[in-house]
Amino acid sequence: SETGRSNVHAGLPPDFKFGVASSSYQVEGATKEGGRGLSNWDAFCQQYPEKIADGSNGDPGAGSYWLYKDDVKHLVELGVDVYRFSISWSRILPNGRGKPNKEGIQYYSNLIQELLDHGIQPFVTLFHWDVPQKLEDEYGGFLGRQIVDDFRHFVDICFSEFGDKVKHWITMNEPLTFTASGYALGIYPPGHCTPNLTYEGQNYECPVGDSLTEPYIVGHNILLAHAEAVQLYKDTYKAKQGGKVGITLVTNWFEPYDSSPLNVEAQQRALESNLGWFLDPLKFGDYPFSMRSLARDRLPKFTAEESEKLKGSYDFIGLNYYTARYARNIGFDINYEPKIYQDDARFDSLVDKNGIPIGYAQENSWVNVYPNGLKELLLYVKNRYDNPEIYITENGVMQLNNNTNNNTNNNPPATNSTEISNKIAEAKELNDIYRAQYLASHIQELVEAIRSGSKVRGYFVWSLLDSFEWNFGYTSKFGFYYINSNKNSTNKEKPAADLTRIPKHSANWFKWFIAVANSPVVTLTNDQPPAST
Ligand code: PNW
Repeated sequence: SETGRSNVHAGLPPDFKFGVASSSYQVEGATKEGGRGLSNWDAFCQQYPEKIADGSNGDPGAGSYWLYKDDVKHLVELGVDVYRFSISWSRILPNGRGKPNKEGIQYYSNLIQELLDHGIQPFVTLFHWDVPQKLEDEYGGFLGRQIVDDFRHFVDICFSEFGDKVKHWITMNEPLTFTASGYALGIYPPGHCTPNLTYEGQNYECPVGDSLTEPYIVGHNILLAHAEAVQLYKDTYKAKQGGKVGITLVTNWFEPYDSSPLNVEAQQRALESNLGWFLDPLKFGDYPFSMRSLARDRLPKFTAEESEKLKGSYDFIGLNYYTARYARNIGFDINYEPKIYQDDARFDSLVDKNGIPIGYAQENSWVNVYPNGLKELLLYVKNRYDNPEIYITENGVMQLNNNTNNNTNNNPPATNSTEISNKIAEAKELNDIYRAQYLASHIQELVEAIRSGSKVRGYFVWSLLDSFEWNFGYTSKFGFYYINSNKNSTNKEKPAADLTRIPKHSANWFKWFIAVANSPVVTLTNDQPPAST
């Protein structure tokens, strides 16, 4: 007999949610349309094209500003329960503050309605790294404390406009990546790092910055802005809207380089300085002891009131997991001078041990496949943070494409041979067995973490579509759906045909997986007749 819809075939709880994720700047395109204001990423891509692998920018992204109905069609095709996307602050408030832009509000209302009409629940990220450039120019964006008030104003508009339909909010995406990349390495906007910085054998060029202090200031302001947003939701919206608010954090999993006590301690400092930096304040009201003692007065302090506001300021925690590293202790040296904030934690983050990588990776990829790290991370969070409700808000792997089919820069017309090699490249990208294996092995570890008591409520794959992959431009592709060329196309209401979404093998695999996981439970009993042939 049927006992209804269930995820038990995958070993998951019945109400477990499967989804995919995206972000505004990466997929929307239409950066100059619909009254949208300039963002930090628009400005950065224009000012430092050499910092983007293919010199590209968020136009056209995946054209989702125009093609959102098509996106929803593909979400339906996959059979997902939930879709995670982000709201562009610059679309809602072109100057970062003041009166909302009606067209921006309309776009997200349309998207949310389209999702609900198709039975898909929206998970909305309020900040996925795109800051209105006006606020950058005025006071340095997240370097300035004013960002807290401006962020509150922005999220207030989002809660009041969309909160009757959105029941899951994520305040911030990956403060760690935003902070380290923008203010320690300068590879994301605003492109700050200590001038002439060398780190892990690489040189970083920035006109201004201080890789030892700015990241801590920015991280601090992100936490305060998050706490303010959650407070506002609790005070003003929660009772009538009944939604939940969380934050999305990322960390690599770290294995100790070996079982020596110093390297086990290095592993703990690695996790504390990557995850604990943000999660400790949210749970305990302060930074980890290891960070306070090592960064000393470079780490800002919370007032008693701020600390209280931070404590417990989440209904769930979003975790993004991609990969793992070894953590190896850096011994004490009285003459040691840190050059970048990462040096404070006194460990080396290593891919290899005795010449063998921690997990397989494609050439030039930062994702070494280490599925067990997901389970380990979930159990670490369960134990250290009193078993919060969790969503895996991103997990996935890229396909690196150094092929010719994405060239813009006025290449000569394609000859037959480039046409053929482009066809071969396309076929390879569509046949992404590698991605399906990556996802299947990670979901298996997630199931085991749940069996061990972790309260994981859902799992989102990064990403729905091939899109603008930040400093990698369009050369690094995470999508379930292939887009022939995100470049070359113009940003018109009728987008160029090359933004057509083509399902990869992994899309079909995920669709199959969800269908099987959700198929009804059938109990066979003795008196049931044998199946007829
Ligand atoms: C995340 N790393 O970023 C972001 O949330 C997405 O916007 C992005 O597209 C996705 O992961 C894939 O990169 C990360 O180097 C960027 O460890 C870099 C790292 C981790 C996450």
